[in-house]
Amino acid sequence: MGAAGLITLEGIEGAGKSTLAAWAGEWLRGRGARVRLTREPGGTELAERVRRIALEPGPERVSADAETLLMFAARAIHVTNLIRPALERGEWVVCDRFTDATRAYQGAGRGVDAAWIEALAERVHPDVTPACTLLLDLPVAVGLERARARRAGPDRFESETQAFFERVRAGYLALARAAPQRIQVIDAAAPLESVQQQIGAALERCAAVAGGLP
Ligand code: T5A
Repeated sequence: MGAAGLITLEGIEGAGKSTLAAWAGEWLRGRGARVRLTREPGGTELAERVRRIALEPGPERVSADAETLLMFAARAIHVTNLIRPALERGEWVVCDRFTDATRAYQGAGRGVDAAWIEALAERVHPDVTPACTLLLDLPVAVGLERARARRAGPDRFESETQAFFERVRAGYLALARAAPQRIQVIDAAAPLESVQQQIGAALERCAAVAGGLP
C-alpha cells in the first residue's frame, strides 16, 4: 500500500455509513493496508463522552452554535489522540463522518455561518484533510426508515423534520459539486452488493490518488 490517508464516509441517517465503513476497512486490509476504523462525533473515550452530550435528548435547549462547538470539541480530541497519530504511523483511517457532517448538518441544516465553520476547521485540523470522501446519497425517506427500523429511540437529530434532512442532503450534494476530486457520490439506495461495488471502485481511485496500491 502506498502513502496512507484519511477516508471519510458521509450521508444522512440510515445511508449505510457504519455498514460500509466496516466493509471499506476490510477492503483496504485485504490489500495489505493497516487500517484504523473510527467515527464522529466520538472515536476516543473522551470524545465519546462529548458525543453523548451532543446527541442525547434532554430538557435544555442546545443552540446551533453550541452544537457546532460540541462537534468541533469532540473532533479536536479525536484528531489529537487518534487520527493524527494513526496517520503518522502510516495507517489508513476510515472515519464514519468528519467535518463535512458539520458543514451539512450545522451549516446547511441549521444555517450556521459557513465561514465560521471553515475557521473552526482550519483551527482544529489544518493539517488533516480527507484523501477521499464517500458520500452515500439516498432519498431522505429511505434513510430515515432504515435508521428507525434499527433504533430503540431517536436521538436529537433523528427527531428532526423531513425538511431539515432535505437541507442536509442538499448541503452534502453541494459540497460534492464543489469538491468533485475529493467527494465521490455513491448511490446508497441501491442493494448493498451494488453499493459495495461502487465503494470498491471509489477506493481504487482514492488509493491511486493517495499513493497507490501494491
Ligand atoms: N452530526 C455528526 C452532526 O450534526 N455534525 C457533525 O459534525 C457530526 C460528526 C450521529 C448524529 O450526529 C450528527 C449527524 C447524526 O445525526 P451517526 O452516529 O453517524 O451520527 O448517526 P447516524 O447517521 O444516525 O447513523 P446510522 O447508524 O443511523 O446510519 P448509518 O451508519 O448511515 O447506517 P447503517 O450502516 O447503520 O445502516 C442502517 C441500516 O440500513 C441497512 C443496515 O443493515 C442497517 O440496518 N442498510 C441497507 N439496507 C438495504 N440496502 C442497503 N444498501 C443498505 N445499507 C445499509
